[in-house]
Amino acid sequence: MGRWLIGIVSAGIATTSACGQDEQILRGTAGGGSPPDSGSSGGASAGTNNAGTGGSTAGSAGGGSDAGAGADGGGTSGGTSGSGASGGFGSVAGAGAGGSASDAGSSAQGGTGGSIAHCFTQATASRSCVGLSATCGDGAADDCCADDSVPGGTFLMGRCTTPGCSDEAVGLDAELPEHSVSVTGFRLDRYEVTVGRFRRFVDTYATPPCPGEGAHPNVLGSGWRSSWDQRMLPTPAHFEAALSCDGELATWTDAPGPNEHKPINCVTWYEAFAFCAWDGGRLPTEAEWEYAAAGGDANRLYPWGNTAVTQSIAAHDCEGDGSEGCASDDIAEVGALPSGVGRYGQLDLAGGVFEYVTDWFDHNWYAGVGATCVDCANVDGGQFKVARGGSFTSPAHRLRAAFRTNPSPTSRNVAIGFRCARD
Ligand SMILES: [Ca+2]
Ligand SMILES: [Ca+2]
Repeated sequence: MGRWLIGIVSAGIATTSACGQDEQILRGTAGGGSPPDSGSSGGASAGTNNAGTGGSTAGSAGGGSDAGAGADGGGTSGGTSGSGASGGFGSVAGAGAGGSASDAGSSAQGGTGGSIAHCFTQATASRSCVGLSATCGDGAADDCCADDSVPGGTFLMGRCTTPGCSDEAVGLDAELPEHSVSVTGFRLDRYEVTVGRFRRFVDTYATPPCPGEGAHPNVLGSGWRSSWDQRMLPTPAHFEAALSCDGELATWTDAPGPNEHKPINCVTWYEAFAFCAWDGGRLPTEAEWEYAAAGGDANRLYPWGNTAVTQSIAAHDCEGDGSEGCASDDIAEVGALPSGVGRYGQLDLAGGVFEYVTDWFDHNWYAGVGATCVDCANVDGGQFKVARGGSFTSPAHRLRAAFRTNPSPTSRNVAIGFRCARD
């Protein structure tokens, strides 16, 4: 693990990125913070993830009449308890002040989240665009919450074309071995989550998700954990302060403004996860993300194919505004570059902002537990998460579908945002 990080850093330094934000990600240190799930960060550790089907995480049924009551931050009422794919999660609702409860596998959790009395249950449909005009994408007339079906299948995940795999331009050893991966069909948001959508979440934010929410239906243990509650901020005002992580390049504004259709950045992995659960979805797994970006069995180098990156396909290297140096104009509105569309309809998979996925980062995942991957994800724990796709600050080769980077889950970085998957 440690050697990998050093390797990444050296690779990052060796490249000529136009500004520092991208390098900051590769060090994975922005935001620092102690790892919340210090469990197994090693390679082939207990992989619980090739779970069968249907295994919704938390206990279903459970009544849960208390679940979600008032916890929804004003959106839907408590009546949503037990609805939707994720089941009741009733056991959580009463956990109240304890907060730490039973969080299998996680390290010690104090009662620091004790002020949190409730949690929210997952929506059955997207909440973030309710009342939001359809003004996203090319032509500014598309539903910002549009999603596209990604048919299930098998593809070759990972890529490296040179011996040693030490050249970031063509592949790093963490992308090895290229191995066969299968995913069940799912839906993936067409766009990165925008400032406008995230504003809906912030404005109504009151509680973390209930344990088990936001889970992949086939990946055991992939839902929210109560130990993560303490990673969430307590009020909308706290969010507003935190979301301005880096001055001009932070897309958030406290009042609606010209950035509403830009991708939200400066969010932690926990906030991204919570948003997707709140919005009726979940984060995609790393395998799902790469499947969509590589066009499944087309095994594309980039979402649009194998042709080189240009600024008209994907904004990168801080030159999206036509000049060197990182500026807010380098961050395009979502969907502004339709020629970069992927095989299944998603925009900006490459470039824009890096996108958090479900998985913890494990250098050896592809050669270990992940080598036999059917709807798999590394949810066991670790120090770093995975983010994908490169960003507006990245050199072109980091936009490759197979490129992996490893931010801290607590980091706030202008180069990182996310999009949600749905089932
Ligand atoms: Ca620029
Ligand atoms: Ca992106």
